[in-house]
Amino acid sequence: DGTLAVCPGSYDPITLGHVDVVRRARGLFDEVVVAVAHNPDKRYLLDLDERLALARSATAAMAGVRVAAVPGLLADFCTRVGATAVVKGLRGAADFDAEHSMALMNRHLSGVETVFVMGDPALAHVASSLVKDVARHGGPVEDLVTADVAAALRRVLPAPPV
Ligand code: COD
Repeated sequence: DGTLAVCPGSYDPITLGHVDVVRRARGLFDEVVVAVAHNPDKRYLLDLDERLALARSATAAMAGVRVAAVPGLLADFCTRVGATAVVKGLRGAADFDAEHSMALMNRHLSGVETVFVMGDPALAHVASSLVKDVARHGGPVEDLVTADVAAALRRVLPAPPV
């Protein structure tokens, strides 16, 4: 039995920043599960099936990486899959503040540790929310997401008329 990292997120949609974190996690652990959260109270741009499919295509080239939905608490999912650790990416201090309490809560609930990796500084500005905002206004997202994600964004967010 090898080590297994869980990389959780909303992945609405998966970005090249996320892919970079998954690649770093895979460098440290034998297997990685990209865990796509689904919170019924949260409004996503893309539905769960689409977020799963785009996460699969974005990570398809990486051996030892699979994608799964997280139906409830991440801590319960980690126990169920036998996670060695949760791996999260940090872009800067604002990420740390939010992640610190989530890491402590997940450890409180299930004992799972969270390991942080520093994302590629060249991708520090890449967040799903900003990518959606750029796409919504017809800006280019090709350097921020995979071609499949760019196509999905163009489909659900048609560029505004100029
Ligand atoms: N560089 C480095 N890291 C990055 C980058 C980048 N460019 N972009 C994103 N990341 C990191 C983020 O910092 C984050 O760690 C991770 O990628 C995921 O990001 P998002 O935006 O897709 O996901 P979030 O922040 O909306 O995800 C929140 C979770 C889904 C992880 C959280 O809500 C959760 O665990 N939900 C399940 C229910 C649960 O257990 N709740 C209690 C949690 S304590």
